[in-house]
Amino acid sequence: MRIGLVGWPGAGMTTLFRALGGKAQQGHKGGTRADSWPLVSLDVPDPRLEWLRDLWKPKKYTPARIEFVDFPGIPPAREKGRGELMAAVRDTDGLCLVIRDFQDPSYPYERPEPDPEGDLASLKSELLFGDYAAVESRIERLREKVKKPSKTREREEKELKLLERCLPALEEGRPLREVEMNDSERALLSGFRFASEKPMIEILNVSEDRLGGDLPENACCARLEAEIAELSLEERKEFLKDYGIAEPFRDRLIRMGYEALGLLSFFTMGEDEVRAWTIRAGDDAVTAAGKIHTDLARGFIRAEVISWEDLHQAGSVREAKARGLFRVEGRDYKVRDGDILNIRFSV
Ligand SMILES: Nc1nc2c(ncn2[C@@H]2O[C@H](COP(=O)(O)OP(=O)(O)OP(=O)(O)O)[C@@H](O)[C@H]2O)c(=O)[nH]1
Ligand SMILES: [Mg+2]
Repeated sequence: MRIGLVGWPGAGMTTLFRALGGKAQQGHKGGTRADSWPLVSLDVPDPRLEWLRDLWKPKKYTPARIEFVDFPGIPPAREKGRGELMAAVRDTDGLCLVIRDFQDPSYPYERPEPDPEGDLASLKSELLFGDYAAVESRIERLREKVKKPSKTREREEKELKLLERCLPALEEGRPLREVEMNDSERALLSGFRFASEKPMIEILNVSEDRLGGDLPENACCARLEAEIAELSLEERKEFLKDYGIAEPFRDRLIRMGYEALGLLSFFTMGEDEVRAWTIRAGDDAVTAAGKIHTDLARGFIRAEVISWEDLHQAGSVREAKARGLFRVEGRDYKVRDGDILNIRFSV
């Protein structure tokens, strides 16, 4: 799962990326794929998984992971490389919009006065407009195509109808995420990876003097957070206390990203490995099994399940078994966040 940091030039994407532990790269060439830009892969902190690790002391410990990509600020229209950048932005699972709300005397860009509300609105409509242009040109092509009989005509007609419903919504400034459609229509659209269909989080990059005041949960001082990322663990505690910061923003951003993407974790445990796996809300036991190995989905028999809370309360596997807290679930069982799974299968 991959989240792109996007914003107007100089909003602080690279600084935030450094706060996440990423290595800034000068003069990056980029490309149309997200993974051709600087990327950082992070463990998702989870106290429940840490508890399981302490319980089993396994040979291997594997938390869930999430990736962040450092995109450059979106350049003005018609500038070279813009199309390529926007294609890479679409090659993500979610977007983190970085909005500048700080004054910087050395700020090397136009417009020294911050305008967070204006920037957020224009950034959103920029992303929306990219989708609009893509939908419009696809509609034009489809209108030509459906005139001639072909094996794919039925599908194309369906797609055309759907896109013709999407276009006015985009025109009104409504993101595709909010356009009502059924599952098969969503699937039809998913190949485009439209920006306004993605989950988004908005981060306000504020100046240091605003810290300690009444700030919304999505505000941070990226420059300070980038400094924090470079400190040793001990220095970090002191630093956070001095500035009245409750936790490094990095942890909060990972959590926000995970939640925005609608992701859940389930766990597997044993002496060999304690591990978190990432699924989407609503995924069933077979889908979850398939994350571990395709054989487990193919030969799925049943899942033995206990919630983390139940195991934690029981204190040990033996006690949980004695209390009958392990359940047997079938393939359609909707896996919940924090479930611990043991898949029975045969191939
Ligand atoms: N005062 C202050 N300055 C910041 C903060 N975050 C970033 N800056 C400054 O803003 C400038 C741009 O920061 P970057 O992180 O490089 O911005 P960017 O969004 O990656 O910019 P481009 O990729 O070049 O479009 C730098 O001079 C940073 O030091 C902040 O929280 N406070
Ligand atoms: Mg940058």
